Amino acid sequence: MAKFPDTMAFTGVNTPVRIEGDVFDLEVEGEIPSDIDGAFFRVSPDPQLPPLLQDDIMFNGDGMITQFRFKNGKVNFKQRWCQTDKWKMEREAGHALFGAYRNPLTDDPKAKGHYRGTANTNAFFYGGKLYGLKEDSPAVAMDPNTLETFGYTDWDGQVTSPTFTAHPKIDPETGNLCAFGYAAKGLLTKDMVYYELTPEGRKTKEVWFEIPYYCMMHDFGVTKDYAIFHVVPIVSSWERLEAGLPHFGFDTTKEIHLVILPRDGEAKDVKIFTAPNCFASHVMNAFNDGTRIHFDTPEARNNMFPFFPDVHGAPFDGPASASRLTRWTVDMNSNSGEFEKRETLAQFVGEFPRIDDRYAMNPYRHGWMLGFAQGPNGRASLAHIDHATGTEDVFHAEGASTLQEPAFFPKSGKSDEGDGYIVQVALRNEEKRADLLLFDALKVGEGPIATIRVPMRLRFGLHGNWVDGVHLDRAAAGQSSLGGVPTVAPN
Ligand code: V55
Ligand code: FE
Repeated sequence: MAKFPDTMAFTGVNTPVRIEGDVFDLEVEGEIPSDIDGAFFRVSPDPQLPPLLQDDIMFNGDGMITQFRFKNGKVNFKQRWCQTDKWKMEREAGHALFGAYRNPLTDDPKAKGHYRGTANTNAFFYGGKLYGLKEDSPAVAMDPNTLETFGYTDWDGQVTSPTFTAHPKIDPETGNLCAFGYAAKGLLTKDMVYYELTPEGRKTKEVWFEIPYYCMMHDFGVTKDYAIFHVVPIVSSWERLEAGLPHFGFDTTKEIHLVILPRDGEAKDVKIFTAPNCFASHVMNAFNDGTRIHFDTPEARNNMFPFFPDVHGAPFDGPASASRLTRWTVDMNSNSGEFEKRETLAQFVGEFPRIDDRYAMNPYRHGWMLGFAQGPNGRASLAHIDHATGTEDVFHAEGASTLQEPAFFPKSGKSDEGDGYIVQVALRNEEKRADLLLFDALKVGEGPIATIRVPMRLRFGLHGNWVDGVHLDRAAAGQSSLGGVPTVAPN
């Protein structure tokens, strides 16, 4: 009989949902433009079974995928777990076999040698498939229409790394997938591998290299000419795992680095830049102007993860965890080894940055970010940041609602940058249900143009993406050659 711990991670708003199901034709307040055809996918960590240990962190829950399918002004809802090997083994055993987050020393012996991935970090569409992603394991392929799980993929043996990032990028020009693995020669190793794959699934690039120290390599930046890896001291060690400490801790005494690989280069061409300590995780976008590289990331003075505490024992510092969008600039022609600039781009305090993905890797104008509720009466928020005018247009959620990561899609493939919609999940915590909000992307401050009502609770979610209906229809017809950015119909 399942009994979840009576702790923060499993009670109140964090009570596991564990419901797979379908709702045909969700209730809508407002009007959904009838020409919207596509789906929004998002993933939320949602434990199938009570944890093996007494407690667990949210980042260790099994990936539950939600699909909101828009067509003819209506929205259908579908929710399924991504059936990882862990999920299947634990379902068969009837209880948890895998222990603490990223600590195999805590596992049941039956788990030994199996991927520990939970596929709980991103629901990412590419080349006709949906991928459930967790950075400690390979990608899990799924059917984007039915949400049936196919299983782990190594792209026909071409991708040998035991890890695959939860934040791959699509090159809007070539249609290629740019991705990496870290701890790529085993747990806690400094080894990295960078891959590029074509929409047909052919590997065109593979470079192995090392970073200065092992850390959480959660996201990266890609420009037309460079792949950019930010090394920030969310660190670990075998001593931590043996002591049963959380896998990661933050080390304020270490410098940060940008490790830069030319996309047409090899390991010997990697250049490393160094800057004073700070915290940064997600990347809004990056682009290069010749050898000058701009890398936009929400930067905080200190750790943003209270569950990955300071390695030297300092208490969590709330105000210092506030992040603002910051542009890091380096020049590959410089031999100083230092950043050229570190410039705050917006005053909005937030994370989960998104863009119009048709402008990924290129100079761009528009970005969107999520703001967390601060203080007892604080409200969650959504900001549109216009880099051209310097304006920040902010929407504040009602009452006890929490918001999740926004996703953008254009009105059509020919629309100007930013001329489109934002979708964003809102948890109505007091009512124990959720909404999907639909905004005009350039007028988020005016509030949603439609509110799509989900008649049940959803859980804290991580990343999600919009996929144009043409991609989904082609995938249903078994056509897998689907280049380009999935928010627009392929050519
Ligand atoms: C993040 C989320 C994860 C993870 C590592 O920054 C980093 C987000 C949901 O799991 O394993
Ligand atoms: Fe992430």
